[in-house]
Order: sequence, then C-alpha cells, then structure tokens
Amino acid sequence: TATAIPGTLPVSVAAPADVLAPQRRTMLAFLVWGFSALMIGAMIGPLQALNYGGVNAYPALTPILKSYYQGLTIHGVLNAYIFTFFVTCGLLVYLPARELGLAPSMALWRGCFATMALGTLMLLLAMFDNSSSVLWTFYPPLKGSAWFYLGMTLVVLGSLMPLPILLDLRARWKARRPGEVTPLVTYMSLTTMLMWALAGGGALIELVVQLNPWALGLTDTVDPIVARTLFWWTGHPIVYFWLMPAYVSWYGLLSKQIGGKLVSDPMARLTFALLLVFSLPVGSHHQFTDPGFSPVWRGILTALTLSVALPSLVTAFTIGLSLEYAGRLRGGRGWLGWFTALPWRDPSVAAQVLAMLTFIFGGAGGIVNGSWELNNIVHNTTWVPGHFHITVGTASALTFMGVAFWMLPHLTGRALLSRRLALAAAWLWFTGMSVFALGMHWAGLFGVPRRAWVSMLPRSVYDRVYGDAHLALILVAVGGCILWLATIAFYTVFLGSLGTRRLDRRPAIPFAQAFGGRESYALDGGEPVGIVAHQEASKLARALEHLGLITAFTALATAAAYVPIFWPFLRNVTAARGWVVW
Ligand code: HAS
Ligand code: HEM
Ligand code: CU
Repeated sequence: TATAIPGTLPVSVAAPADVLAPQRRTMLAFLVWGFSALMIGAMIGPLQALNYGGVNAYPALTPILKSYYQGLTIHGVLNAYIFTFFVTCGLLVYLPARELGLAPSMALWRGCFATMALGTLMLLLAMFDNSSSVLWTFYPPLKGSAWFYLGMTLVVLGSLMPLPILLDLRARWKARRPGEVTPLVTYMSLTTMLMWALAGGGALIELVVQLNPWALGLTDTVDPIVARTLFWWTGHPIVYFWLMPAYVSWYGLLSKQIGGKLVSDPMARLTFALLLVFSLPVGSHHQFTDPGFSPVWRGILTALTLSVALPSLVTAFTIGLSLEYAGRLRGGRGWLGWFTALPWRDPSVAAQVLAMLTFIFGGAGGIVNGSWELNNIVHNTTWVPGHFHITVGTASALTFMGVAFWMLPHLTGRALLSRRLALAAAWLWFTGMSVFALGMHWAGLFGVPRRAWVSMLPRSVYDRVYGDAHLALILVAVGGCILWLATIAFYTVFLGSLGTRRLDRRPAIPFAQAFGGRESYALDGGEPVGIVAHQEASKLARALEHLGLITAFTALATAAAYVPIFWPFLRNVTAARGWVVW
C-alpha cells in the first residue's frame, strides 16, 4: 500500500520486519546498557541521601565501597554520562532513521556503542578498584588512574559518532527531496548533535592534552584552572545534551501520544536552534567563585545564562499549549480540567508530564544559580545537587523511563510486564525527587555543603553544625528512601519486560503521520506513538534550515566568550602535582 500525505513522499507502509530487526536490536542494546548503568547509580543515590540525613551506611559496605566519595563518583559517572549517553545515542539515531524511512550507517552506530561500552568498562574498573574517586567532574589535581581518563575519552568520542550518521541520513533524504525542510525529529536530533560536537571539544582537549599524558606519567604536573575551564566548556552544554533528547520526545512524540498535536512546528525548531547557539558560551557560570577572570565577564555570563533559559521558556508554553489542546479534545474543561483529562493511566505519558512539572522548579532554580550574586549563596551547597536532580535526574531521567515504557514493547514485541507497576514507578520517582529536592534546596540555604560525608561526624558535632537544617535533611533522607522504592518498581518492570514471554498482541495501528506513514507503533495500551512529521514550511523553518551557518556562528560566539577567560590563565600557568586524598 502507499500513502500520500501532502508534503511527504508516497511511501510504502510497513517495511518487512526483518529489514528493521537489526535497528531494533541495536536500539535495544543502547537502552539496556544505559538503563543498567542507571540501575547501579540509582541504588547508590539513596545512600547519599541517607548520609545527609545523618545515617552512615558506608562502614557496612566496606568491601564494595571504601568511601562515600567512591560511591559518589560511581553514582555521578554512571548516571550522568553512561545512562544518558547510551539512551541518547540510541534514540537520536533510531528515531530519525525511522522518521526518514532510511537505514542509518549500522557500522558507525555499532561503533558508537562499542566505543562507549569499552569506555564504560574501563571507567568501572577504575572506579571500583578505588583508584579514581575523582567525582563526576574529575577536577585535577585530584588524580585518578589512567583507566579512568582513557575510559572517559572513549565515552566522549563514542558519543560524538551519531553526528556523522545524522549528517549522512539528512543528506540522503535531502537528495531525494530537494528544497524541503528537514522533518522535525531529524532536525531536533541533528541540532542536538551539532551542539554536542562543539561542546565536546573542551573535555576532549582537557583529556587528550592534560589528563591522559599526566595519568600515564608523561607529564608531572597539570594546570587545574585551565582544566576546570575546559571541563565547563563541555560541562554546561552537556546539560542540554541530557535535556534535548527529552525535548525530542516532548515535542516529537508526546503530543501525538496524548491524542493531540504539536501546536507549533517552527517554535520547536527555534527552540533547538537557540539551544545550539546559547548553550556553548556560558560554561563558566559554573566558575563564578573561581579566581582569575574579570568581573565584567562574570556579568556578561549572567546575561548569557538568562538567554539560555529562553528556549526552555518557549518550550514551556509550546508544550503546555499542546497538552492543553489534547486535554480539551479529550473533554477537559475549565482552568485545569484539560490537565486532569490527559491520559494519566498511560505510564509513558504520566512519566513525561510529571517530568515536565518538576522541570518548572528545576528551571527556576537554574535562573537563581545563573545570577552571579545569588550564586554566591548557593554555590557548593546541597542546593546545587537539589537543582540537578530535578533537571537531569527527573526531567531527563523520568522522561527516558517514560520512553522506555513504550519502546520496550515496540522493540521486543513483548508486553510491558505491568502497566500499573510502571505507573507506580513514575509517581514514586516524581514524589521521591520532589521531597528530596525540596530538602536539598532548603538545606543548601542553611549552607550545608555538597560532596560532604557529613554522617561520618560524631552525632553531637553533626547536630551542632547542621541542627538548623535538621528538618530539611530529614526530607532529603525520606526522599531518598522513596526513590529506592521507585527504583525497585522501575527495574521490576524494565527487567521483567525483557524477560517476559507474553507477546504484545495489540495490533500495530498504522497512522498517517507517524514517521510519514512508514511506521506503525503500538503502545502497550494500543495507543500509537507518532512522530509529527508535518512540514509547515514556514519562513522561520526555512531560515533555520541553515544549520551550517548557525553552527559556525555558535563556534565564533564560543570563541569570543572563551578567549577573554582563558587569556589570563594561559599567561599565569599553575603547575600542580597530583593528589590522591581518598
Ligand atoms: Fe543547571 C548547575 C544554571 C538547566 C544540570 N545544572 C548545574 C549542575 C547540573 C545542572 C548537573 O548558572 C551541577 C554541576 C556540578 O556538579 O557542579 N541550569 C542553569 C540554567 C538552566 C539550567 C539557567 N541544569 C539545567 C538543566 C540540567 C542542568 C536542563 C540538566 C538536564 N545550573 C545553572 C548554573 C549552575 C548549574 C548557573 C552552577 C551552579 C553552581 O554554583 O555550581 C536553564 O536552562 C533552565 C531553563 C528552564 C526553564 C524551565 C522551563 C519549563 C519547562 C516545563 C514546562 C512544563 C509543562 C507542564 C509544559 C526556564 C520546559 C505544564 C503543566 C502545567 C499544569 C503548568
Ligand atoms: C549527586 C542522590 C539519582 C546524578 C547526588 C547527591 C545525592 C544524590 C544525595 C549529592 C551528594 C553530595 O553532593 O555529596 C540521588 C538519589 C537518586 C539519584 C537518591 C535516586 C535514585 C540520580 C540520577 C542522576 C543523578 C537519576 C542523573 C541522571 C547525580 C550527579 C551527582 C549526584 C551527576 C553529582 C556527583 C558529584 O558531585 O560528583 N545524588 N541521586 N542522580 N547525582 Fe544523584
Ligand atoms: Cu551550567
């Protein structure tokens, strides 16, 4: 059969399953590796929450974890790099390939998996043998083993490999459809990868020029401030490398999934283009308290940071309106009736909408962080981990869980183990993180430091120093325990669905707009997940097609932002020897 949708090619529906099988298998491998990393990371997280609540579980764990900081490194690295990178490098190839109806370069995609997987193993080795408790920021002069930095290098290199795959996909598609704008999901994925390619430069230079030679014994010293600055060149935009894939799902899939439509395709494109431009130059807002660069730049950084919030504000309104549209179609009335009318019983939808709700607070906190004066109050306190557990730890992580809920059945052909348990996992995660993050933010305002093994203090000292923050710290611990339950519920569903033999019998529902008619998706509940491939060739969308130009402009803006910051550092070299303090 062939369908002809205005603005898309007539294509045949439903390619034979065996053609797509390798893509599905590879996507599943990315998903399983990523979520396995999160499983280990999320088991450790609550121990850290208990630490702040005054409970020191570490002596009991001694053979496995020798210190709080070893656990914290494993938690941060597995969750923030391995989990997110694998899910993202899977999704951002799989979805565009299906949207365009073209096969991606499987060699490159598998190469991406293999490179990052090898890197993961090296990192695990370095972290579990307690040689590299350098935390997720691996700031020198803390010195880990060479396995750590080499593994990290491979992970970063691997994570860049989807870029050539996407460029090739888009070029092949453009060759067949000259003059048309890139379909939305492909556009969003490619913009994300272009952003990440520019972003990755900082960490790669740090690793290749400074840390690898140093850890291998080829050099004796390292310049910490240069390393920190290179790190944050990557370390700020990385937060959008975590967020943009979640946005791909919110913009590209969710509005269909809830029975409505995305209200504006050009706004989605604009958001991604702005994120590409603004993510890069603001990294040093993580260094407001570092010495050595001019106050004028700190002020400019504040202004630029407020600019990077703009595309997310656009997202709030565009996605909010799309939710409202669907809610009203479903019969919701009044001020908030549309919200309650959303398909809340669908775990995939519930997870993602709950993720959005927490992100409102995550974004607000980010604006506080980005304001130079206010940053002085919250920097290096528990406020900051409070902020990022409702951004990457929920807006991204819970969205990825929501995606897994429809994608697992789609990839394996087998039913989700239990929709009710999946729903419970989403609500528990949302509740746990909300309580946890409230406590962390609040404790931060009392000056409770982040990255501190406070439960090691004698009880009387802990009480004397942190007594004022007592209630806040109890919330942290309680939130952590709820998150343990959430983790158990989620992995019961995740692993159970991989193991089940129950087939997903619901018929695949073909529908015109999903992947331009090529694909049919069935959610566990029989609801289709559609990619909105309608191509409003608006002026804005056409202007935003010039991705090469936008990328070049971003590169220039980044250089302009960093030259004045690096200049004094490069003229006052610091040579530090390595420290092993754990
Ligand atoms: Fe951040 C520190 C500033 C966003 C992650 N951030 C961190 C760290 C991490 C992180 C991991 O300027 C700590 C790193 C470390 O270990 O030291 N952040 C910002 C700003 C934003 C921001 C301005 N951060 C994120 C995102 C992250 C993330 C996203 C991960 C995914 N952050 C900072 C700063 C620091 C920082 C400083 C350094 C702090 C320090 O001193 O160390 C903005 O991008 C936020 C914009 C977001 C919004 C929210 C829009 C809301 C939406 C939801 C809509 C809801 C709907 C539902 C539709 C403006 C899109 C509607 C339904 C209804 C019923 C209403
Ligand atoms: C740090 C708890 C899930 C990423 C922390 C800290 C706590 C915590 C209390 C602060 C430790 C400190 O500053 O001393 C939890 C709990 C989780 C969870 C209870 C739920 C199971 C996640 C997720 C992510 C994540 C899903 C990301 C996807 C991080 C990162 C750090 C961190 C990057 C910073 C590590 C560092 O300072 O080097 N976590 N977390 N966490 N968490 Fe989580
Ligand atoms: Cu940042």
